[in-house]
Amino acid sequence: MDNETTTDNLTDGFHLAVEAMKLNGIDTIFGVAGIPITELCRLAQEEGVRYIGFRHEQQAANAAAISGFLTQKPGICLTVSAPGFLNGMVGLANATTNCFPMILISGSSDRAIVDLEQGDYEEMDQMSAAKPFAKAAFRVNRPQDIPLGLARAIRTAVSGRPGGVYLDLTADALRGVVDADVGAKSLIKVVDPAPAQIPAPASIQRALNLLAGAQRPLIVLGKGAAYAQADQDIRSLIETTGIPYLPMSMAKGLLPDNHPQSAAAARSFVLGKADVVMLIGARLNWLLSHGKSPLWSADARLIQIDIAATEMDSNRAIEAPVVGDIKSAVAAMLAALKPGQVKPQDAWLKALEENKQRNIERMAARLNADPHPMNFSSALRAVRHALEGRPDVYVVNEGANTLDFGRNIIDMQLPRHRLDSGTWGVMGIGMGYAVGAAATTGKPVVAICGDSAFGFSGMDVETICRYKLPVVTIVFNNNGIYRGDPEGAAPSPTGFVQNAHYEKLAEAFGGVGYHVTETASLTKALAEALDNGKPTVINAIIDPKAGTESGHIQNLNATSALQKKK
Ligand code: ADP
Ligand code: TPW
Ligand code: MG
Repeated sequence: MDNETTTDNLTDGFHLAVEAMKLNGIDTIFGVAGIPITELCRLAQEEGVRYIGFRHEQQAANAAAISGFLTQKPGICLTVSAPGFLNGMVGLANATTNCFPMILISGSSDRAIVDLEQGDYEEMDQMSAAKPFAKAAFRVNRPQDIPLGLARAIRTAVSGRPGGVYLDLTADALRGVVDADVGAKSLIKVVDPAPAQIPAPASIQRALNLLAGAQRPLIVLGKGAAYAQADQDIRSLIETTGIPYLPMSMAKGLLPDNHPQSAAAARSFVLGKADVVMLIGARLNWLLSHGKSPLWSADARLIQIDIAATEMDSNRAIEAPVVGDIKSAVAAMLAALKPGQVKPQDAWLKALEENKQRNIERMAARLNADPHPMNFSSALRAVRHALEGRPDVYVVNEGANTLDFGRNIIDMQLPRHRLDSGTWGVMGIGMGYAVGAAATTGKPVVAICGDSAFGFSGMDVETICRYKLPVVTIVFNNNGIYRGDPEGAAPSPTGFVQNAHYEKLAEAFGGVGYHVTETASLTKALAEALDNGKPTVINAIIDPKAGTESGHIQNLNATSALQKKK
């Protein structure tokens, strides 16, 4: 720093930004350095804010997003102007889509030049570009407005439905000098940024009445329920009412997956037959077939607990909307619930149990096979085996077949420990979520990634190695998107190079690499890696013929009706 700006009676935007973050409990920044924010990264680190530098902004933003999901505090991503900003925007948009709170802070070029489109270095009107993809976007032009900008960003990110906020810091705001006194007075500590939103008592009664009349009730838990950190109350509500529940993928572990009331193994059965369904922090989007038949019964009556009033009736009529935060809503429901008021029919529970057992047996047959080369089921069973007795491991999961099989085969025991492609089904969250989870929790992370999915963020293995994070990445290597090409064939649109050695990526940066072709070695490699806590990439060779195009969502895959059948 310039000596002039660190004298007792002067301060500048760099210092105010760091002070404002510290005052609001922001202890970590994920980013990529460069003009005009290098000084900000360095100063933050000097002042005790942890700075984690990535190889690509998309991953820094993904790390910030997942940190927001895990902590209810906005994760911070810091990038340079135009291209760095746009790289980060993918993560910000993904955070908004998934309702994760985060703030993307980007430096920006000289507004006088940018606004007249005179061709500045990294010129872009970033605030306008961010608006359609963020919950809100703000621009700060003066150093003394930085704390206020940050305060607004924090409050916007975490209040109501959480989401991504863009905060533009112009180079002039950052380097601008003001009286230390003016600076000190500009600091704002945000009070109660995500206030409880207590649902109307009448809405709780309406919901309970509907549940009381139900014969075949079902609860669907979404990642909003996981985010809300109302774990005990949600469990009590499920256990005291005896209602079966279905966890969406990132709600797995809210109750342990082996809980007797879990209906996960009878998903189609329960959704098709339930007469009253209560959604807690789950949207009726494509992941739930929009609440429509044939998956859902057209006669089912719906209760929905959500903080966003406009979510109600978005896909299907909601007979009992409960608008409020999940923690308050579930507590209110528990308080108002009378003993014996809600009673699922015995026949319902019995039929559900039968269906569940049938499916579990069917799955066991698949899981017990040990083909060579490995297929998705056998490799995931090997992973599951190594994870047994390690409930505190965070699982990141992306890919198509790797994701679909992974969701079903890898059980979770603890809330908020499964982090995956989420609402967009996006590829490329792997290394970002892994770094974000490891840095935020200090706990081990296992990232289970399809080889295509891994490729989107693979260079950030270097980041994992540089910070010596306890992240084990398992690349499910089937030579391609969904499947591999036949040997010797020219590359198809979905095929990759054959016999790729992804494990060498870890070795290149001082980490540990394994190349495994069968289940026993996969279990052994993963257990070893988790025991020693070193950055590791396990290249798990999967039968290139094992996957199906689009995994479990082939119905969404557009194909030409006119294409000649081969
Ligand atoms: P999933 O993909 O697991 O089904 P979604 O992302 O579709 O979950 O849904 C999450 C929902 O949770 C969103 O509609 C969001 O508004 C809601 N939500 C997030 N946090 C809270 C909260 N604290 N209280 C109430 N609703 C919340
Ligand atoms: C940002 C489209 C969906 S799934 C997938 C792609 C490219 C990769 C599937 O192959 P992978 O898994 O990961 O090897 P597997 O086990 O089936 O072989 N770009 C983005 N997001 C998405 N979803 C895509 C492209 C896609
Ligand atoms: Mg693949």
